[in-house]
Amino acid sequence: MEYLTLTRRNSQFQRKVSIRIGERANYVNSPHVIAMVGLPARGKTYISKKLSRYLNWIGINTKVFNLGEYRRHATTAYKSHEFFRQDNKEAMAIRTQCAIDALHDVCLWLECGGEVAVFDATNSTSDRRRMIYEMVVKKMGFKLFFVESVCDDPQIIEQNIMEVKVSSPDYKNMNMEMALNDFLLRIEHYKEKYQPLDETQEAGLSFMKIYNTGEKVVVHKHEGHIQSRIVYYLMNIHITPRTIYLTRHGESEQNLEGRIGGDSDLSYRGKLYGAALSQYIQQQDIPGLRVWTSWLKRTIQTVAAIQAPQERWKALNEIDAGICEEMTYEEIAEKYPEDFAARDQSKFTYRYPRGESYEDLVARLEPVIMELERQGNVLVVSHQAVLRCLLAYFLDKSADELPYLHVPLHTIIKLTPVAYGCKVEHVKLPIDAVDTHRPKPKIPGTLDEKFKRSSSSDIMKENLKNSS
Ligand code: BKE
Ligand code: F6P
Repeated sequence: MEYLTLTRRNSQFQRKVSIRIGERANYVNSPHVIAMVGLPARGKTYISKKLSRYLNWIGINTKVFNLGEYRRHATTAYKSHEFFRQDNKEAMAIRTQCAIDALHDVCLWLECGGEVAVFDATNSTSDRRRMIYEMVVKKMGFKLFFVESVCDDPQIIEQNIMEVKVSSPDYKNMNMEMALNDFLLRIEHYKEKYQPLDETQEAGLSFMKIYNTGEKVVVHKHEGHIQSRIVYYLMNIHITPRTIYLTRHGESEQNLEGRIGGDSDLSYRGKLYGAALSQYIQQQDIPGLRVWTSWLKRTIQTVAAIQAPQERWKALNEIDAGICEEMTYEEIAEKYPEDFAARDQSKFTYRYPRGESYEDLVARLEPVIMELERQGNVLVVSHQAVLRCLLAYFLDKSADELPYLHVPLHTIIKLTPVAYGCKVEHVKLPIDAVDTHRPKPKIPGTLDEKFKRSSSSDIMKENLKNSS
């Protein structure tokens, strides 16, 4: 008998799973296919990419399979909307074959350790959905959940087409107006055969339907933890334009000494940053701005002068360095050399004794991300490790890159949603601060000159000179 051993990444540990090929036990975390449903320009790709970014961030290995890309790869026959006519037999054969190819890739990827595959296609007929069900559930034994986006708001549909469709490779030789018209005709061809999901017609399927970007949500026969999380997440997202501002607290007394953690006050320059930040925020005149800080003195002191509603989150407190709290990197390297090297080897999963890992932080920050998704303009004032985790979510960074993201002091990171992602701008305010970033060393456990006692006391002298 043939066996296949797979390793899945799980938020806490690596698990080896042995299965007999062609057969599956009913694991809590059995592989999932999320199949989108809906007419073109209903936000399916937006939902797919955003959901996949979220699931990857919480540690669930997720990948999007976009049928449009398979079609463009298979043929360059797209000249106009005529390609999508229901009576275009030749094109229809290509399109069906592409769907089969994409689904094969979905199943192959899930067999090789993938956890959630998002099938981004219109899947707009019950025949197509039956075909998916046969392959994914009957043949492979995976879980299947349909997510339908229903939208009849012409303004949202046109906004969608203008923002992401007219720039598609399908329209590379067309002006915007022609592309828009062609796309509207393409939608009409789909409408001829569109069958929305229906709880009586397709009673056996698990699905959710989202009306007009979340005005109403219907959930039918959802199964298990992953599907509930997906439903909850998709109920909280919105497409109203807004900006999220991320910044660390002003430089602290312990930053000056190169000590990690603690709950110290701002340094002189840190206070100057607080004042400069307030001035910057005031100048920007941001409608409905809310200010979130941690419970640590240095973030609360930083926002003291900002005129806006404030909220404190324990979840925004800096990573708990456990037995290493308030030590310098040099002291940690001396006292706990094995831990120090272990952290360099696997910074995302390394947990400080009696403290936290970056992986723990992501779990602690999940409610913060969910609330940020619900909000409008927010200024988040927090700490280096915490902001790396938040930034990784918005910029879709992997667990390997996350603990090394650059989040310098006295810098505002502005995040604005654009197309399927986020635009980032760094606004560095003109007040000096120490550099607390320690890059991944070539040899684990070794320390750069910058973090050694002699040089850090030099920094201190420099700072004392500045503040007098
Ligand atoms: C980047 N979008 O430009 C976009 N469009 O229901 C513009 N109907 C609009 C979208 C995506 C990208 C997002 C949703 C949606 C839509 C047309 C829609 C949407 C759907 C469900 C939940 C939240 C948003
Ligand atoms: O040095 C400032 C600081 O916020 C510490 O409180 C925290 O332990 C550290 O940064 C996190 O950065 P890293 O994970 O790179 O040590």
